[in-house]
Amino acid sequence: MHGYKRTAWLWMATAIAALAFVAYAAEQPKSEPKTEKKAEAVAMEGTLACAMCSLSMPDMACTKECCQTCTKTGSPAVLKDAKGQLYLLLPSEHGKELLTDEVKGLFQEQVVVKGKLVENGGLRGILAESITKAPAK
Ligand SMILES: [Cu+2]
Repeated sequence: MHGYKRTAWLWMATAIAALAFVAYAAEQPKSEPKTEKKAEAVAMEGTLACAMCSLSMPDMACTKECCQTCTKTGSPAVLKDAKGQLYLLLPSEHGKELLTDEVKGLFQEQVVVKGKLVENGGLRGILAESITKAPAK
């Protein structure tokens, strides 16, 4: 009887130690916490276009109507700067409409996008606070 009790006690102690270890392990961060990169405020000029044509047919001249159709059917809108760099255009806040009728009327025109530059996983975008027609030069 004495031997049985001792074994039970040992099991209990082991279980408590195991639980303590699990609790300890759970508290350790899984990986280094990501330091949130501060989004840079930008005002960028370029051509308002669609991602579909800009990526798949970069040498083809896209029209306003083409980009309107492309974005209507799911392609994101992009800003193409003077160097040909593409920036995904994103709403500046959750639930805010990016492609208003006014913005859709500016496809294939020079625009100024004001917002915050963001980047992750090889993709670069602008949280666009405003997209307006670029001043004539
Ligand atoms: Cu298009």
